[in-house]
Amino acid sequence: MSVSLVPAQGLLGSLSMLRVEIGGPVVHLRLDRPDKRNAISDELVTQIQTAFVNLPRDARVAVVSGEGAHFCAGLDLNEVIEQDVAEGIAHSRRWHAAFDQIQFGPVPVIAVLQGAVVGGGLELAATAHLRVAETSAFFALPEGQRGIFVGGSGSARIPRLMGVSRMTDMMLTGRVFTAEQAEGFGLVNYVVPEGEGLAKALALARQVASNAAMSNYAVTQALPRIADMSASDGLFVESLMSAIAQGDDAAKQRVRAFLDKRAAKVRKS
Ligand code: 1HE
Repeated sequence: MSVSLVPAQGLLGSLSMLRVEIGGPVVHLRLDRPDKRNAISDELVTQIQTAFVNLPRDARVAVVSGEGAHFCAGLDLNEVIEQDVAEGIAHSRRWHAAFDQIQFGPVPVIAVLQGAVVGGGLELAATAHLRVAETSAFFALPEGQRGIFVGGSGSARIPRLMGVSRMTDMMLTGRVFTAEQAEGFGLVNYVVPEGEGLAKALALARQVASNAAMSNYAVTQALPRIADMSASDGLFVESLMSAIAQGDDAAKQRVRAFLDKRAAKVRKS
């Protein structure tokens, strides 16, 4: 069954740099500045935050992609030139607020990556819970070459996906990684042929949306937080979270269905 998407209405349909479509439980948000390679301006950051704060109540999963040949060229560099230090801090904090809303918002998020996934584009990709890369995707952090530093939460999120050492290499030397390399070290979850990223992400979205909402919530909200805790604190939170998930009716019904032989077994893919 494929997801058929229709343009969002109301606030979500009115955003000028973000095209939002909805298909049942799936919301697809597409960065829509292809002439600027989807570079993230102040306005686009605001629109990303607005969209994720205002997802429909019945949304169960979101897919984020970029229009054109590139996912995202990072920060709109036109906006760096005029900033003083205080403005720079405020600017970075706006990105943090918007990007936290993606990672710690109400639904799992899947990013579709092609072409440039660079600078703030990689920071944006790192907020997603799953990443699907087309073979054209390439990953870089040109901040080092531009005389700046990551400011969109990359220092906190990217090392957790690829390690401090790889990120250091990218920033000090301008090293660029391919989609296959990124898959090899766990930055991306799936690599697919050119033009097939969105279809793959929508297929994954359907699977994710069919899970019990509380399980998805535990995975997206508890798991990254537990990873930041001491093992002892993490195990305590794990016990609470697993008891909450198990206590939910959806869990009871799903476990009962398996025991009654009405649910699918786990199979090798
Ligand atoms: C931009 C930006 C941008 C393109 N800000 N305008 N990011 C970077 O350092 C990456 C800079 N961009 C590139 O290296 C290349 O543009 C790409 C590899 C992404 C794409 O190359 P290409 O040949 O397809 O496009 P292009 O001709 O370079 O760019 C097309 C237009 O987009 C052009 O504008 P035009 O008016 O001349 O048509 C470019 O100027 C414009 N453009 N990228 C502004 N980034 C929160 S901190 C995050 C810190 C960072 O993200 S730093 C990394 C910034």
